[in-house]
Amino acid sequence: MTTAHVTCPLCEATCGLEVTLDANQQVTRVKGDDNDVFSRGYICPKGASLGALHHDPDRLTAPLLKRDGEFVEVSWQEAYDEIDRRLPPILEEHGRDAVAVYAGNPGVHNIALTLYGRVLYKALGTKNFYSATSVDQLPKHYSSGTMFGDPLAIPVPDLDRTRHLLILGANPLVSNGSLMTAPDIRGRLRGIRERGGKIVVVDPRRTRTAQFADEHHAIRPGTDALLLFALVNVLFAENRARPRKLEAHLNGLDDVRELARPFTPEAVAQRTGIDADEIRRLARELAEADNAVVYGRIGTTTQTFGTVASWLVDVLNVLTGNLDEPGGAMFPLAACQPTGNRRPFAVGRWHSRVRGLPEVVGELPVATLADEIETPGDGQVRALITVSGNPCLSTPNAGRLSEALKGLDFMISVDVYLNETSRQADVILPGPSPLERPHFDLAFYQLSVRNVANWTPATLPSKLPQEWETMLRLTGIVTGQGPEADVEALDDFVAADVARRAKLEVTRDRTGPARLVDLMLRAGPYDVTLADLEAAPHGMDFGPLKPRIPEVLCTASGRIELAPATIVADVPRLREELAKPEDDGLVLIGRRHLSSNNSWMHNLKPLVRGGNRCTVLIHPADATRLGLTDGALASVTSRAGKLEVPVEVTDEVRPGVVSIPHGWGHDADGSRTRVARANPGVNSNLVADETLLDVPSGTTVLNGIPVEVAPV
Ligand SMILES: Nc1nc2c(c(=O)[nH]1)N[C@H]1C(S)=C(S)[C@@H](COP(=O)(O)OP(=O)(O)OC[C@H]3O[C@@H](n4cnc5c(=O)[nH]c(N)nc54)[C@H](O)[C@@H]3O)O[C@H]1N2
Ligand SMILES: Nc1nc2c(c(=O)[nH]1)N[C@H]1C(S)=C(S)[C@@H](COP(=O)(O)OP(=O)(O)OC[C@H]3O[C@@H](n4cnc5c(=O)[nH]c(N)nc54)[C@H](O)[C@@H]3O)O[C@H]1N2
Ligand code: SF4
Ligand SMILES: [Mo]
Repeated sequence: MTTAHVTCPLCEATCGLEVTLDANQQVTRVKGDDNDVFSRGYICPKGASLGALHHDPDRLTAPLLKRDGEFVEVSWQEAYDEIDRRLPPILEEHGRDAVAVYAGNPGVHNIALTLYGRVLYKALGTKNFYSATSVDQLPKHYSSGTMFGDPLAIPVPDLDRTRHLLILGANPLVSNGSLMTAPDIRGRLRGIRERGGKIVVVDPRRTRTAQFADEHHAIRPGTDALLLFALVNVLFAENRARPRKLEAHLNGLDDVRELARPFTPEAVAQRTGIDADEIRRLARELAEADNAVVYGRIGTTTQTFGTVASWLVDVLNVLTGNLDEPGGAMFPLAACQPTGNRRPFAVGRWHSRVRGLPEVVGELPVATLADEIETPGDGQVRALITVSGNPCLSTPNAGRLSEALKGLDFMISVDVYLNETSRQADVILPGPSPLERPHFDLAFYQLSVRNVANWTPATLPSKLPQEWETMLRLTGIVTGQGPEADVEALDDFVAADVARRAKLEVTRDRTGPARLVDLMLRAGPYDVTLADLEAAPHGMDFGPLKPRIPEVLCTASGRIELAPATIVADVPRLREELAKPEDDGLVLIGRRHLSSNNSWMHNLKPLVRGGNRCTVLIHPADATRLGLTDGALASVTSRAGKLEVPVEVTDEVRPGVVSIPHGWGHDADGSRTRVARANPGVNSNLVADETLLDVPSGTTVLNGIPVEVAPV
């Protein structure tokens, strides 16, 4: 029997887990690591299923190659030979942009894919780079990029010291927190209460977090920007806007005051569904609290005014003097923080060919991937590489995208399952399980409510190549070196580049991600090396967050841009929205469950117990009006598509709003996820409309989709 201490790579919370294995290397137990410096024993049902994931018989154990429409297991050599035969000719004949990439969420929880994926994408040199970011947090990168000059400088709630937390569009008791790395959310929220603080939730649904909070406001979907502007309006009108020490580092304070003028509480009350008096009280309480923080997540980003809402969240943190202050919204400083020579934030360096949508932080909106595949002409996408992504379930108008993929000349999926997306590939390249690879949460320590770091060595050897090697093999092929490219030499080259940026000598004692992380640690702010972290299996704690202004700012002015031009340019659209006549049609929002992880963990039995969770929630008043009964089937129709789903009547959602979780719809022909197929649910993104976008960022509206619901 052996015990390993690992950091859970499944969500942003970075919990430390204790994994017990028997003599046959079977996982017999997974529990929270009581000694983890950050999570102190916390675990959720997903973390507890790490063993089930590792032992899942449907997880791929060899490359798959499609021959005459059927997948066959092949050697890595055969897989790469096939890729080398088919991919370079497309690049040669049609140019770099003919090959698109879609990078999915688990890649951000995987150092091999994070550090070496970018090597592949750069080598490909395609403008058609897409990722889950444009169905997620892109508006936040946009607001941070324009306000602070760095799209990765995202302030997070200082959860352990705040006395007032205003949450919009997040359900951290279920999601375990996002853009806020904080294991044991419940304990930390309880801490706010115990300090005599207050938690306010703004959400169209009475979620678990809303139930736990002191106050819940059931906002109408898509109207957060109006509410936030009204809060700003009240702060100015009542002379409560006090940026305090930030005043010396600010541009645009007067512009914001002017911009907020039309958005009085009375003007937005009906639209948001929140009384003017309540809005005034919310603003006063925010201003009067000893310290306070406004925090917005998916419900505020994947909606019509995602960028404006994301911006206003931090405008409020500035105006109340809570940005960069303990108990407010603070900038983490990770052990592997990229420092020095940050490039100023830019958008629109190129545009998508068909719809002319602007590039943001190096990517195009995935909402236009189908256009780029379907539309003939110079620059048409003819091949696709998906890397740890399942866009056929997770992106808008998934029905159209799935059809479009059939028109590709070639498709590769780097994925651990044969699922709804990878079934469409010509070649699938699998990777090791989370227990068979080292892990370090590069991205999420940069969003963490304490400055911590924890290195996890691989618990078990892998029969499959590590995914950094896969990325470098593909890099070799797309750079014309063929399948025999010298991976070690490529890795040395990558490490030399990281060392050069860090102004360090490249080291030779390690290879792959471990060497890169070691170099980044050495260049980082805490004087630690990978060896130090290896000697600390429960992690290292560098303490609570510290103020970072002005050092964190890298705008051209060196100041916080409180009224960035490209965001301000979207405010007239919001004013128009306010002026439009009221539309009382139904709108669709999403939801998450504790035992889900977007689309890809429904194949694990412990996570799908307890009946079908993929239902449409509808308020009793709407159900009665439409003749819908609990448990019966309803059809949900939008401009993009139609689906049928069982009804769940509940006053948990506000009238006018229906909710369906995403990540279901596992009944596609040819997928090999037996447990998921037995309880497939429906794909909510069949009705998500790829033409409805947050304009500045191109992020898809996944919350607030106009739909019609009827009995089947
Ligand atoms: N309607 C609606 N749609 C949404 C959302 C919503 O709230 N509502 N949320 C959006 C958000 S926030 C996100 S992040 C996206 C997620 O969108 P995606 O990233 O496209 O989807 P996932 O479900 O995370 O699928 C991840 C894929 O990675 C594979 N995988 C898992 N682990 C590994 C690994 O270690 N290596 C490799 N190579 N592959 C691996 C899985 O098998 C799966 O195919 O969905 C978005 N879509
Ligand atoms: N268990 C579990 N945990 C997860 C995931 C998962 O799939 N399952 N996915 C992970 C990923 S990739 C991400 S990005 C995070 C997301 O983390 P969260 O953002 O916390 O996730 P959600 O639970 O989707 O919460 C979004 C909330 O926004 C509300 N909402 C919808 N529309 C609006 C609106 O217009 N305004 C407001 N104010 N609220 C609105 C919804 O009702 C919902 O409660 O979760 C991560 N953690
Ligand atoms: S909360 Fe997230 S990190 Fe923690 S055990 Fe669950 S899935 Fe893993
Ligand atoms: Mo996400």
